[in-house]
Amino acid sequence: MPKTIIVSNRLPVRVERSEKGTLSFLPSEGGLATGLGSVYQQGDNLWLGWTGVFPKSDEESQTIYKELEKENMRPIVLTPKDIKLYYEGFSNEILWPNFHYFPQYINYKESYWDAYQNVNRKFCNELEKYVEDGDTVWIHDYQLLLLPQMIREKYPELSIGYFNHIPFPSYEMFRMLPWRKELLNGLLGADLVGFHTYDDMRHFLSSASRLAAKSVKEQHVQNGERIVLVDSFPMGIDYQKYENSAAENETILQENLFRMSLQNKRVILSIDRLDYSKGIPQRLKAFEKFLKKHAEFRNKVSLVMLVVPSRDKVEKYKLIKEEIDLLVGRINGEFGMMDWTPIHYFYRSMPLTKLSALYRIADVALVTPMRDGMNLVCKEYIASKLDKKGVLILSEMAGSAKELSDAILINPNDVNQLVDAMYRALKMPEEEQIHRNEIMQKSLKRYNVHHWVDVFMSNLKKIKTTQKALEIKSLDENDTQHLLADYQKAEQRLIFLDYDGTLTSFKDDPAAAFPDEELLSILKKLTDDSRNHVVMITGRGRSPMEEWVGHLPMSLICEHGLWLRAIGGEWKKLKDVDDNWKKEIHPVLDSYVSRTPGSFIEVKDYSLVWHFRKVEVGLGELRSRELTSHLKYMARDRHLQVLEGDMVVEIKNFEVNKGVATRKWLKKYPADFHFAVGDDWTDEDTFGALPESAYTIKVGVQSSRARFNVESVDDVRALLGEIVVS
Ligand code: GDG
Repeated sequence: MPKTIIVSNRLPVRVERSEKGTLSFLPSEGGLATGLGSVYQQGDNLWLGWTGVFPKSDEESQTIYKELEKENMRPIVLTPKDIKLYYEGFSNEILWPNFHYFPQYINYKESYWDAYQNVNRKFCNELEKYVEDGDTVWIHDYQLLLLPQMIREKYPELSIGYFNHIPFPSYEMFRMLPWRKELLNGLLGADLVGFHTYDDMRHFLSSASRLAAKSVKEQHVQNGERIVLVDSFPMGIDYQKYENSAAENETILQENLFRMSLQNKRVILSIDRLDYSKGIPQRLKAFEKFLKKHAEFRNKVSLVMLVVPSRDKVEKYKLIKEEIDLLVGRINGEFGMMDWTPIHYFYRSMPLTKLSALYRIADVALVTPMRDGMNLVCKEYIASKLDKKGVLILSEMAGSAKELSDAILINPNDVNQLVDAMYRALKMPEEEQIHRNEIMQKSLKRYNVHHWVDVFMSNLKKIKTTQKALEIKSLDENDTQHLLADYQKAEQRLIFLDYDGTLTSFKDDPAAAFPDEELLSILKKLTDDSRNHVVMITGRGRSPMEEWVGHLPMSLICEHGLWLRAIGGEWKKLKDVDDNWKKEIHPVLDSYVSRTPGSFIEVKDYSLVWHFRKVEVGLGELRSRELTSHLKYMARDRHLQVLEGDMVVEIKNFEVNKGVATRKWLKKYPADFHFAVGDDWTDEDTFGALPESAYTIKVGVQSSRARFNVESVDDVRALLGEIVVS
């Protein structure tokens, strides 16, 4: 029975060692643990990760193993050095600041990178102990970016999902990392890569295309023979848990105690883990400014601030803690009164009952990170508001802002906006608060953490089915042997060869792609055999082809099938086509050339081509999409067809295509062996026109009507080389 294995840096358990040295095991309260509970606690499913403790003996390791085994968990053993270099080092001093747009905090160290690779390898080795063909593996977060590809190499058929809980930075930020390509290739071992937001996903796709040179179409990345789906899955909370907890008697009791201590002052709430990405000092400064600007709120409102200790061994975190301590001291010192403390500051974590009581008591929640993958605190606050009263002030830089547009959204760098938002929140009429919260509660209830798990898992299944449908059949040794045997047996062979991207690689200047010695020698040998009828079938105009290969005894089909020249014959036109449209279309292409440095127009007898190979990356693609839709609109009632080729957009007469020309040749020259090779979608017409038994070969790893795929021009030449010596 296939199983699902969750893998994350930490297991959903808190293992604590008492002073006497005995271990206790407490379930984790995190949202991820709850959401994935429905997965890992079932049947043979598992969760693999680190426990957070270093076993002191083999005996202790065994106790941990046995204890966790009962809960479907499997521990991975890491050393203090692993944690220092891979977790605190590479993950939290390199990836975390880069992904949260704090490049000035990055501490580039080769030893961190070495450890990161080693620990990802350790995870892979451990995973191998449990995984079997047919299983599904769901890997979580930035500590394990290399694991998808590592496990893929061992199990090519595995279903692998990856989810990134923190933001994925823009290409400009990500490209600063010296190991950017390795990290991208690591991730692309997955079948499904998930992010919280559309922007994260867009950033990842841009990096995959520009840094790892992968072909990206909409949400799909072509990684070798496999298609990887990239999508956004905004993570929800366990809504019921927070709604129920807010209704419990114990919570209400706690709320009353808090209210008494706060002397019924109004409350602004702030809850975060200690981190520079959370914008805590900026929030404090804004509160200070608020008290200065709106003196009427002094002694009326308190900021209750819970900061949960975290990563206190990392230098930057120590510094941020000191900054917060100083600011709180300064503000309380300046504004505090005998009967009013402006800021109640707690540097610790609290049990759920107290947390829920704080959510209940807060008139305003101030969630203002400088950058946050999602942020669950704001969602929990809304879910805890049983009477629907309360105002959420939320940073635009948190992933959750995309869903919670009924909060007061602010830019956390704009201190004045933050001050105004606090004022507006404290003055907001109750009906408006209820109206806004009702909308947000409805959405959070529906898009809860269980929904998140279901949608991710069903998309992982879906991409596996899509991959099967688009499966590519690489031409392997066995296929080549069959091809050669059929070739040798045949008495008459018809061989169609596309030129650019098939026999030669693309060049910046199309005129520079002339055939080299090697190619000419292959073509000569191929055409020397009297049983071969070779047809060069290309989108190029007549003159370069005539100049380059015109001396060889082969047929030439140019301009996608418009111009035909049989062996030893004269040039003939497939049919009389009108080229008056060029007068109208040429100025349109001109306007794109003048707006796009590096692009140029190629004029053929019956087509026009706009080339953008030398245009700045990204701009060329953008303009080509714009031009294509512009031309498609113009093509509609003019019998024209727009083709998007490799860094070109071409417009030509509709009636002419390689398929029509191929069929003409098939009729005229009967053969018992058919072969065609080509790289772009104009060649699909050639493949489609040939009998099923033909050896049709697509250059590139996209799906095609061809029977086989090869990766590159070199592969085509190697194959033709084998054919001519066979
Ligand atoms: C990552 C991303 C993304 C906090 N203090 C206490 C306490 N908490 C709980 C909250 C909430 C959780 O911790 C914090 O959730 P966040 O979403 O803010 O952040 P992380 O989980 O650290 O980090 C983040 C998330 O992954 C999910 O993908 O949203 O952007 O950085 O649930 O309630 N819980 C208790 N006592 C506390 O004192 N019991």
